[in-house]
Amino acid sequence: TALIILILGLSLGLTLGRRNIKSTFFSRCEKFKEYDCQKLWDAFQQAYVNKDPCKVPVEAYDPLIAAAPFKHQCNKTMFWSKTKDVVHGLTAKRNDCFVTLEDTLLGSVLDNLTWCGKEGSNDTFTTGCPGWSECVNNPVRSFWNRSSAAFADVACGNVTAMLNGSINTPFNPTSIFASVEVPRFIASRVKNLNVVMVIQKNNISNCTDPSLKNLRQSIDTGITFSCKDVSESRIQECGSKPEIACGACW
Ligand code: N1C
Repeated sequence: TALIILILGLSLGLTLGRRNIKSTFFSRCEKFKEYDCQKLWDAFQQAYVNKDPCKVPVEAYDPLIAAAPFKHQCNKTMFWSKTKDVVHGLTAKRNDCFVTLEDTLLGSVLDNLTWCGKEGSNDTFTTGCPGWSECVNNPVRSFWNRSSAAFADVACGNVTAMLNGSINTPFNPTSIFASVEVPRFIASRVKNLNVVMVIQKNNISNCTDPSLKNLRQSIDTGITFSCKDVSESRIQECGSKPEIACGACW
């Protein structure tokens, strides 16, 4: 009987797992009132369904992006690299100050999900999908590349980026931030790029890191660059005290 229960449990888990992504998509999507979630789900699925999961190029998501375009969020756009938890800990409480891609419809609907299709099937799978680096054109990676590009395209005014002072190369050329977002900042829209270097107890780098010099040199000359070392606790404080003005967070 133990074996039967195990098998039943596994198959139930698989069925629910497969259903789950659709129901997760819809329940997250329905929080954004002004969108047709069925239309977005269809646009999402067409990107990868019935395809080899290593042959989904970034352009496959063009129709999805077109169906839920990003709005300009001047002076509030927040980018990050290897600081997801700190950033979202802050933006969950201070979306009056900062907006990340995960605060937008598409970013929030697909955050932390894995999906792929299979040739000859119209299903969406959530297991057995290629890992981030297994092949470049996998459904998840192409989605984040495409949506990050679209999100960076509408950034304007003061732009903030949180980088991680606890790793060797806070501005890493292979990151989405460096390879997709920064190249899209143009001086006619983006005025300042303000880097916040998140400093934890055991930090090994800060604003003086050579990779930050690369960042400064790679942006348009018309964009003013700044970098500030800020302790993680200071960032958390900004989130827990709504009376702190956005401009006084650090
Ligand atoms: O490669 P990264 O960081 O530099 O990408 C982060 C950068 C942010 O500014 C976001 O705008 O790119 C955007 N972005 C997401 O919003 C996002 N949400 C979830 C990029 N990746 C995102 N993910 C997942 O995090 C994604 O599946 C991949 O595994 C990581 C990349 O994060 P990173 O390496 O810390």
